Amino acid sequence: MSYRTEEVAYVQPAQPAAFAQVSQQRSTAEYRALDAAHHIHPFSDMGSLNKAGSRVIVKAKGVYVWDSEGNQIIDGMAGLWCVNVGYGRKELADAAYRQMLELPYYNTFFKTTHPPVIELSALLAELAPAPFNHFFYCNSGSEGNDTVLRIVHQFWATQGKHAKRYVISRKNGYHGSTIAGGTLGGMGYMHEQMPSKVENIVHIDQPYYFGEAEGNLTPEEFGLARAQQLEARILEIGAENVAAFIGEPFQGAGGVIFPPSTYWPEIQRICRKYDILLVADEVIGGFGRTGEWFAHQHFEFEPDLITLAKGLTSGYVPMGAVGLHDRVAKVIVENGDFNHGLTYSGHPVAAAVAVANLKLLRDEKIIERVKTDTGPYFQKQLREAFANHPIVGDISGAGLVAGLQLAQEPKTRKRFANGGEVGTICRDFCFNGNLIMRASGDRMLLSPPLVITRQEIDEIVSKAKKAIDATAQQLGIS
Ligand code: PXG
Repeated sequence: MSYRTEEVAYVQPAQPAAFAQVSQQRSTAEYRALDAAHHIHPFSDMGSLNKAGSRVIVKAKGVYVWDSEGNQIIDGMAGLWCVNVGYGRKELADAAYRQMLELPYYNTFFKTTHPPVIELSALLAELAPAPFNHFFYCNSGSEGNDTVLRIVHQFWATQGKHAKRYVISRKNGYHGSTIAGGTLGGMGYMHEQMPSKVENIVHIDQPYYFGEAEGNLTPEEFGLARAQQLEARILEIGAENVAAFIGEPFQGAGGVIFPPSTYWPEIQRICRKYDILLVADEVIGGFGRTGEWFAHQHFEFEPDLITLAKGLTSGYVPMGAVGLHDRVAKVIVENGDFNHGLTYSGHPVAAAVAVANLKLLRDEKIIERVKTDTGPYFQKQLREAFANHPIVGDISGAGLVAGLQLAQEPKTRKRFANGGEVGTICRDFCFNGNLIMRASGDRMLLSPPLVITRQEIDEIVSKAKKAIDATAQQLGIS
């Protein structure tokens, strides 16, 4: 099936008041047919998606998106965990427009630089914790983690420690979908489709208390035990062969899994003891999600490298970065060529948008509000709404991110045998109720824009409650 643009008639969409500005050119049916004919979606079963038809999202403002049928949907996921300042901020559009006219592109490879990338780097150094003063740029979180590997290997090689090659990561971690990102991540279904993987990457178990703690272990004991798997693995491989450990401060795509309080201090102790670099993948946690600028500040540890993307530009344009602790930057800066870079490293338009975005987060005190007001309110409302719910086993999170564990028997931590199916049922109830909530197995995830108000939080919580009640009812559990 193939369509020529000019052959398709303009169809007026349904137009509620807030919808009037949309320049929608086609009917939903036409959009769906073209999408099915020509577009391969990420992480999707295209056969069944094409039969069902995608939702066409045409407009967004604040914390809401609208589909091509005129439905107003509250976005409990900030896009894909990225639209931190909310949709429709003119400041970001203006920054992109001005930069495109002034200098739409120039590279930073051959002894050149430009104002937006300089301003962005200086601003990041101001906003990040004190030891982070150097930044390398790319286009995504996946490329950020590829860059992390390159920096880690250069760091050890230039000090003559060539054997330090192994990188330890975690099962059910997510670090992107390039070959390096996918190998670092611990998603079995991705590994199965990647016969070629990056060498010398091994995984330990995740700190997922509800799902994986056995016996009578307390969360604190379990956190320590899971961290100590790192030590065991280092001793097995030999510390002289281990370059780095990488983890998300809290696992995002894996289900908003918040580790017990004992976990990160123990991981840090082990990394220091064996002289191993500690990498925090801040792609989701960075830029205010937990109420701190970076999630490692929430968990109180000090990484050597941080991976950044998503909230760096609030998703308005693609950009990723890696922040280097002074002790790593010194080695990279003083030891000759670092042979890594991308055409769009430090892209001027992306950098200009990032600067405008970070200034909004800083000057409007958006992250302070998450920490002192909307974050605690969101966490409290969720816990009150789902206290003693027959299928909600546990709620994890801080600030404006949360994971709700659906479980067959919450009290005994018994999960559903077919967890993914239950999550999908619940996600569909959410979508039909005009709430976007993501399912990861049998965990329901929320990560709304950081500008959300208390009233909008109430809307999310009441819609989530309806969807989870409907799920319990469908399962015959009350
Ligand atoms: N690290 C982390 C912690 C991430 O969450 C990446 C790296 C890769 O970033 P890019 O920009 O290359 O996608 C991510 C991305 C989901 C979902 O369904 C999560 C991500 C991406 C797409 C979907 O939860 N996280």
